[in-house]
Formats: sequence, C-alpha cells, structure tokens
Amino acid sequence: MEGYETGDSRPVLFEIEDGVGIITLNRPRQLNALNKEVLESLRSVVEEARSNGSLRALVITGTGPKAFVAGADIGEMAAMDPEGASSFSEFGQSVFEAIERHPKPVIAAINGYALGGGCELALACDIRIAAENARFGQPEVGLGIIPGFGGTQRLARLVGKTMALDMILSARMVGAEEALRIGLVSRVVPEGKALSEALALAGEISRKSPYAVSQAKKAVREGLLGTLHDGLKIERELFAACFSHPDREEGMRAFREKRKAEF
Ligand code: CO8
Repeated sequence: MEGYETGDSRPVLFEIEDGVGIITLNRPRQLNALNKEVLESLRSVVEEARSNGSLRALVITGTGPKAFVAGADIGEMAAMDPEGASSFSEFGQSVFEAIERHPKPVIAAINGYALGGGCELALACDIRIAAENARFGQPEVGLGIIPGFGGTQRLARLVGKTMALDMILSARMVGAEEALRIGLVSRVVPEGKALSEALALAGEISRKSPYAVSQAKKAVREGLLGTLHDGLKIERELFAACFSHPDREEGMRAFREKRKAEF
C-alpha cells in the first residue's frame, strides 16, 4: 500500500480500515508539501475523525515512497509578509495542536523525508514509526526563517534542548537510525513497511480500552506541561475516573474469568 499513488487529486485522503482512520497527505509531485489547501483539508479530516465515535486510532502518512511531508510549501511562503506568516504559523499550529489533543492515539508512519513542517507534523503525533529511508530535519534556518509549526518547542521537549539545537541550528538531516537513538522515533522498519507497522500497532491499541487509551494519552501530554507534582495529580484524577467507566469493569472481569476483554 505504501508508495501507492491512487491518481486521486484530493490533497488529503481519509479512509477507515478496521476502526483505524488513515490520513494520507496526498501531493506527491511536491513531496506532500503543506500549502494552505492541504492544511485546511487536514484540519477537516482531523475534525471528522474526532466526531466519529467508532474510530480507535489514527495513522498519518504521505503518498509515495519518497516523502512523508517535505515541509511547508516554500513557493507559497515566498510571497508572504510578516502578517501572512504569522497567520499561516498560527493556523498550522492550531491544526497540529488538534492532532496532539485528539482523543484518539495518532501514529505517524514516516516514509522518506519529514522536513520542516513535515517533521513538525510528525512531532505532533503520539508515536512515530520510521522507514529506513526516513530523513528528519528542520531546514528552516537555511531559508532565512525558523520552524513555525511547533518545531522549536516540540523537538526540544522530545529529544532535549541540546539535540534539538544541534538539528535546528545546523539544519542537518537525521536518518532513521539516529532518529531512533535520540528518541525522535520509537521504531525503524524496512523501507515500504512504515504504514503496515503503524496499522499493526494501531490494531493492537484498538483492542485495548478506548477510554483508558484516551485517558493515558491525556495524562502523559498534560503531565509533561507542568511540574512532576502537578502531573501526578493529573494522573491520579484520570486514574480514578477509569473506575467509573464500564471498560474497567470489563477489563478486570475478563482477567478474572481468564478470557480476552471485549471493549
Ligand atoms: N515546498 C514546495 N515544493 C517542494 C517542497 C517544499 N517544501 N519540497 C519539495 N518540493 C517540490 C520541488 O520544488 C520539486 O518540484 P518541481 O519538480 O516542480 O521542481 C518536487 O517537490 C520534487 O522535489 P526535488 O526535485 O527537490 O526532489 P529531490 O529528491 O531532489 O530533493 C528534498 C528532495 C531534499 C526534500 C528537496 O525537495 C528539498 O530540499 N525540499 C525542501 C525541504 C525544506 O526546506 N522544507 C522546509 C520548508 S520550511 C517549513 O517547512 C517551515 C514550516 C513552518 C512554516 C511557518 C509558517 C510561516
């Protein structure tokens, strides 16, 4: 499936397979670069996925074997003034925040280049799976700008200030193995297998309690925003909330009855 070009001209594709929503950035001739149209479609699809109660997880990928997303559209940005740049940055940040705050887990299947806005899109996802040909980077300073879709903030939180500045200030590309070593991705798989691995992981997550999965995502995300003390309080509250949800009853009853829980 990966690398498969459908001939479909929609900038973002959305399909559902076994309760998993697959979002595909689909502008392969421009290496899936994010222009306003792509970002607007991405926002609509993310909202659509939010209102679909039967979805258990989302996977985001790009059409073609060469790129996940090669960044924001440089042609479009070349014509922007500071005001336009500010609103484009704000819009992109809001779309990526909607992904980060999505109640369902979001897995990025990274096939090839994830540069600039593409790296930032991957950073907003919960889990990143890279194909061996994946290349990450924040090349913005080479274009006379800085990351504007969350890269300076999320990359530093994810891989630490030292490595984030190493990448952002040099604009260098990081291969899949280095990305794994620095904690930018959690898995590296052979070329052409990122999407199937992401779908397999999404399937595994889908068999767990959707309520607990969503609470766990929230606890990790919100906990990292404040102090450890604040985070522990958030964990306690979300943990306690599980005890008034039927999934907790089913999960524990199934264990005692030596069968698989059905959520
Ligand atoms: N924007 C627009 N078009 C692009 C982009 C892009 N980011 N990346 C690739 N393309 C286009 C190329 O122009 C080319 O089109 P054409 O065939 O019409 O010339 C086509 O895609 C194929 O690309 P290449 O021929 O360059 O393919 P190569 O295999 O030779 O190179 C690279 C692949 C290395 C990925 C190369 O295309 C490249 O360096 N691309 C740009 C990468 C980059 O700098 N990305 C960061 C952009 S800045 C950004 O993302 C900021 C985000 C925050 C915005 C804040 C709002 C203001």
